[in-house]
Amino acid sequence: MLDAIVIGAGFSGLYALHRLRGLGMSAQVLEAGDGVGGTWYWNRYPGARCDSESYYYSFSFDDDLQQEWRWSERYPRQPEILAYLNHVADRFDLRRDIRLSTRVTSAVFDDGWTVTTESGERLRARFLITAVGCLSSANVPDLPGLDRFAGDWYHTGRWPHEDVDFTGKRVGVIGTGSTGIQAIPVIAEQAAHLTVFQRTPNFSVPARNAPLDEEFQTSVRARYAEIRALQRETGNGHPFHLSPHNAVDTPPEKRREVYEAAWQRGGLRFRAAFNDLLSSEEANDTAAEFIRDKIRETVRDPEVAERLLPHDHPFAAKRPPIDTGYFETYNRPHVSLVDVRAAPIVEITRDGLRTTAGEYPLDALVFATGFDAMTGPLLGIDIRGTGGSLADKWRDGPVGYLGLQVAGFPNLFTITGPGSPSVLTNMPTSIEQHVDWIARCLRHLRDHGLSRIEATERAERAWGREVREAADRTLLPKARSSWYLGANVPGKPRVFMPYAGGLAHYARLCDDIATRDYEGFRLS
Ligand code: NA7
Repeated sequence: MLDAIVIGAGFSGLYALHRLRGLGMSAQVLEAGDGVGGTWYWNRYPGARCDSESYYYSFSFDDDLQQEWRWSERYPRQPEILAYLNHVADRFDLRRDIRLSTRVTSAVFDDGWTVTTESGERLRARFLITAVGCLSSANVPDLPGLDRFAGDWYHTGRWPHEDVDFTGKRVGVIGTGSTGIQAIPVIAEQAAHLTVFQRTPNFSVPARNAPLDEEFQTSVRARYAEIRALQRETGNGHPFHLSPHNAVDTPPEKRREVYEAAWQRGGLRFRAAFNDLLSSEEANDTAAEFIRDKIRETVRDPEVAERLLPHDHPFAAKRPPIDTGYFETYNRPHVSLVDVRAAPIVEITRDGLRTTAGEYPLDALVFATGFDAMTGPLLGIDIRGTGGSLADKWRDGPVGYLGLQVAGFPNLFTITGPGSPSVLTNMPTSIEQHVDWIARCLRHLRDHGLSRIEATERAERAWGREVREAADRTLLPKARSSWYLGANVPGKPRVFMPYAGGLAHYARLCDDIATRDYEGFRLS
């Protein structure tokens, strides 16, 4: 029997394997893809790029690694991140314990975990660690007629590995989340005609991507210790704090100046312009109106601009996209915007897509329709604990303790599980925190001659309350169409899934729990 099985070889799985080896444990990583990289293995759509800045969207656990790796742009493109993760796999000699093209279908606890793969093979381990990601279960809407579409269709998160060429084609894109907003300007460069099918207009801020010059790279490498410490101190794992000032206390003219400077700086840093943007509706309205003004200024056709204006959610209450030329794309003569909230999609036809307003002829259709977030990847595996299946337990929405364990599922650790703050943060920072905590816990068990750990139901209920209360202190639950709430997947229970109390606070809670002999867990 192995000490541990890890499912997934993205950021989480690679680092988990490295730490397990450091504890002298035998571990096997099982990865569904034909390569390592997780999110960055699958998401190869045109324009795919990380919205966190490159030099901190990376591992901090090894100083030599961060000193030797060179990022080329402010925001790394998908191939660059994939190359980085492959480099990590080689540098730490991880591949010998990673099995690729191996999809796990079930995991059953019976005094240890028995994991079954798609090919029917069984493996046994004392501990099971899921590193399956939060955004890895593609959400393809169940539209009638898709099987008779004569053109090619794609989901952005399952993009083919060979080049897709849209030259001369009439392309449709459904979805204007972060992914659609990255892909639309790039697809527009190639396509003969691009039709964007928009259900909910979105806020977006210019990314202001640019190559990283030598001077910047040198200064980052010299300051890495300080940058990493800052990332761990902030609520969202990025190396910047929110402004101490409130928008509501700032006179309108000064406020506009601050927003303008933040707009020029670009990217996710725009959110940091004021302290109260996610806690006060009045404050948020000022940011929302600033962005709506920018959209009105950018998009030349006032009717198109009007259709692009987000009104249904506060700014940043859904994951805020950042873009390179997104709104500008609607000024191009071969790009059109269709409002599928006003005239819903009826079906896919042989030659295109039909809404209640008419048919749009298409040669290719791109679903930028997101993911069955956070719970989807875990429920895609038939996981059975001491009292039944995870699917039954989560019928009305996910429950768990710290997003790391679920009562009734001993020795199962869920990296970035529902109830963890990860998706509201710079992912690698949360992942390192989760994995470090799990490694500390496993060392504790070993050092105390213990073999089993399980969250109690009481601790799980208390954490559920904490997650709800943290969300309710923010405007996040007000975005009714957000994947944070499961609202993008028909029939999914509406439960706000991430912990919104901030990564630094969360990490302190996790440390305190460990120090108090793993309070809320049963150890035996
Ligand atoms: P998102 O953010 O979930 O966006 C999906 C988009 O697709 C969004 O605009 C949805 O509209 C739209 N959508 C979903 N289903 C449909 C149907 N059936 N009809 C029309 N439009 C639909 O996914 P992304 O991939 O962009 O981003 C996911 C995360 O990846 C992102 O937040 C980052 O963290 C990285 P809706 O808003 O639901 O009305």
